[in-house]
Amino acid sequence: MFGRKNGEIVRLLITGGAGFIGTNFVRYVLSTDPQVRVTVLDAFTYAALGDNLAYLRERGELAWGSNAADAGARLEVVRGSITDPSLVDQLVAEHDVVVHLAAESHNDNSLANPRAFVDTNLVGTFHILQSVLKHNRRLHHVSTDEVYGDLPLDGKEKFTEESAYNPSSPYSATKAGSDLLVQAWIRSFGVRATISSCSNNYGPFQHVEKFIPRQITNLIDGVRPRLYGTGANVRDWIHVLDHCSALWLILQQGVIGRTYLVGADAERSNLQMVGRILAEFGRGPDDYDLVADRAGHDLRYAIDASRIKAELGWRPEFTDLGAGVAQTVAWYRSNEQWWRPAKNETEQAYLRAGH
Ligand code: NAD
Ligand code: TDX
Repeated sequence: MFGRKNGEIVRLLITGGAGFIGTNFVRYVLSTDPQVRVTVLDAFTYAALGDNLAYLRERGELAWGSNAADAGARLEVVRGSITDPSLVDQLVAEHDVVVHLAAESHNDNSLANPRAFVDTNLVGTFHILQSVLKHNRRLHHVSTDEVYGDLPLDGKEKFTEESAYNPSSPYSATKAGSDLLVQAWIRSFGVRATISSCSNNYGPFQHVEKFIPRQITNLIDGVRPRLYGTGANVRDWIHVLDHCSALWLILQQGVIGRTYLVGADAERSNLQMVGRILAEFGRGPDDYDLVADRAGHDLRYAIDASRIKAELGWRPEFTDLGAGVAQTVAWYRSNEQWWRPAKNETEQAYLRAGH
């Protein structure tokens, strides 16, 4: 693993490790490999809702299985920003591998306040690239299918690694820009990096601003789900732990310089997804409200994950989307103290924006 000798410790720096995917990835890594020490670098923006890692540490749930016992001792959390070049440089120098997840991640926020997206997603990624170049460290950059824009609603076409970049929102434009920076640092400076672009994730610890948690927590509060536009837009859903297994595999076996698309072949319209969530609450399929559409709203995302399957042998485990949604509903029902503090403010902001 990571080309290390038997018993050798690997020091992993995970940026954005206190966010939704980061938290799940930290747990996945600590559970999977007892020889890995993890440092999280996270600015604890509004998106690090509930201080996930402290929440898990208090409950003794930082890892599962036989590697759970010493997981807390193998994790360090640093509060700081990837826009701070000296902090980034110091931490990169002290680690063997960097997994870069830190980002401003919500499309709606990027329409209201694009500046933070430029600072973190572009300038922050630049600082990480400069440091991995200086210290010759392995980097994996976590990106999104949205960099390719959208697909026609009624088509069969899917995104591949060859699709042209064509982002629609300030969020996806800054993610696309960060991918291009990584590609340039690979080609011009020989940085040892890989990129992955994943479809829409769902699962525990996702912020209540995002589609699935918003509708679940609305229904817990007795509020009808709110669908943008006509609800016809399509997303390709993947359980967050399947994304984590793909990231882990790319770190072990990914070919330097390559991009890997990650998706689990689970396209659903937002209407279909809300119908599924409503059923978990014993409500009828029409028990929702249509609200103002998102500006520039991407129509459809769909991932062709053939490369990572053929080259690295990756397979998603959570292939029953209905069961995954049911588990996610159960998780939000049992972890109200985690999401409750952010709910009211998030809904007020949505209502002000007409959503
Ligand atoms: P998130 O918003 O839940 O978490 C982002 C984390 O980054 C937060 O903990 C936040 O505090 C941290 N952060 C923000 N600005 C920072 C800064 N300047 N310095 C350090 N930390 C900072 O996002 P997420 O959904 O977990 O997404 C993680 C990554 O995965 C992002 O790069 C995103 O583009 C990508 N991605 C997400 C999805 C998805 O469906 N959620 C799909 C594909 C790719
Ligand atoms: O209340 C809502 N009603 C609604 O209809 C919300 C919050 C969203 N939507 C729609 C918009 C999208 O078509 O649901 C779909 C999913 O919305 P989001 O959860 O905001 O996700 P999306 O914009 O598709 O982007 C997500 O996937 C790609 C992540 O937020 C990104 O970080 C990731 O890169």
